[in-house]
Amino acid sequence: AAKESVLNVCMDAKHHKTKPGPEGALHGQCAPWKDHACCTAETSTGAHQDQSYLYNFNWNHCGVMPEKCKQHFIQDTCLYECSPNLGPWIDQVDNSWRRERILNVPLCKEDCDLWWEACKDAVTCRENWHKGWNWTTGTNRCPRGSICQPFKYVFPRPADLCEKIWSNSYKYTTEHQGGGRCIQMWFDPANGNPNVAVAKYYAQNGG
Ligand code: FOL
Repeated sequence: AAKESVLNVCMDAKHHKTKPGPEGALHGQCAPWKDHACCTAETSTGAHQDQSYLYNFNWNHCGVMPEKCKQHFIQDTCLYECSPNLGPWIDQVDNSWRRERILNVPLCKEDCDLWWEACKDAVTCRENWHKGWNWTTGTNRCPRGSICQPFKYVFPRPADLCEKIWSNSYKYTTEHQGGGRCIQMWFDPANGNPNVAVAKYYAQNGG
């Protein structure tokens, strides 16, 4: 049982709890993590709001993001804020807003492909959403000289979206949901959290 220290941990970031634990109730799409979460109920509510206090991030920077696309960004926020199973991919960064990040989390093919499909006609002016915005109004706006384009041009393939949008938080894989080798953004908690076994596997075998 090598590297058990990376199992059941929360990253040291902006809103994460210091340790995972039960939350009783988590909001909406974050509910699958309620029995063992790195997010508080308040964070789970913020994950569902436009320009929430979490990062003041505006999904609608090039016009209103379609609802079906936004659902995937909410799910990404729930996984990022709530999952206690990302330990094998935690990396030290010590930047202005967090001390740790996730790097190259192997995302299941279905989670990435469906995210891209739902968002291909949504519009953005940036490939990397972590950097380079104009924050002078308190929320992110497109910087001068950038142009708003459909996701399918900014991110030609699903891997471009999943890998580039959050500075390589995710790695695109051809691994499938349920196979124990990739992290799922979407899962039915009735069958338990499939990411527990995935973290265990990579803790022992490496990424
Ligand atoms: N989801 C996933 N999967 N991984 C993540 O790392 C992640 N991060 C966020 C949300 N969901 C995520 C947080 N998003 C800024 C922009 C976006 C953001 C957090 C902060 C921001 O302030 N950007 C500044 C630069 C700040 C700095 O690096 O010092 C900018 O220039 O726009």
